[in-house]
Amino acid sequence: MIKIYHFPNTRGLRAIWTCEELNVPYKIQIIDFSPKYRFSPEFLQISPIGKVPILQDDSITMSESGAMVHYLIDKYGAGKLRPTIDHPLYPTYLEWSWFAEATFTSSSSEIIRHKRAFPEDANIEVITEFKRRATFCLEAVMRFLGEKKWLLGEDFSGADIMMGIALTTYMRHVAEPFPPVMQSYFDRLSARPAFIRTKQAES
Ligand SMILES: N[C@@H](CCC(=O)N[C@@H](CS)C(=O)NCC(=O)O)C(=O)O
Repeated sequence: MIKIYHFPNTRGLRAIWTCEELNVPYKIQIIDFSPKYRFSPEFLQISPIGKVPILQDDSITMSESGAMVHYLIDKYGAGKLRPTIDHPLYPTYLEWSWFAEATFTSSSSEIIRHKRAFPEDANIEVITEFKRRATFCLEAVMRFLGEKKWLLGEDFSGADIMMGIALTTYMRHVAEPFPPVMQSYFDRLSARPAFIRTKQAES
């Protein structure tokens, strides 16, 4: 069975949510998130740089949440949650999936990384700069979303799973209220039964 090493409220939610959307059985292993454990020889054997999530599926081990989402969809989705490669929306699916982690979540995450690295004297200018970058990303998503229901229009996809967790990360670390367009997109995401099961599964 698929095993997901995870810590509550972190990017492992993407893999769990994908399994829930696809009804793929999985189990969660909650790890001790302390640096002491994450950088222990035991955990570094599982996770090359001491981070979560890690997904194991038979002999496969993966350590990038976006790659996990696409892998699960491609392997177990039977065509669900993604456009086919020759569909006009396929590049859009890839684009927003990657943007969600590489550009958006990484900006929000720099805030917590900075605070963790300098607990006594976090630099307010660094924090302000990464909040600005993350908010710039949020605005770009909002402009693209416009009146659409999901990023690809009528069809919910892996790109929305990627973006949903970018938004929860933004909420936690930037902590600015969403403008109405973003709030209604987030309300749609968080009302999905698979998302609700995901949040229950990690608690
Ligand atoms: N790009 C990676 C990022 C993984 C990552 O930064 N995970 C966080 C939790 S969400 C972590 O383990 N942080 C600990 C650290 O940065 O030392 C992914 O999408 O999985």
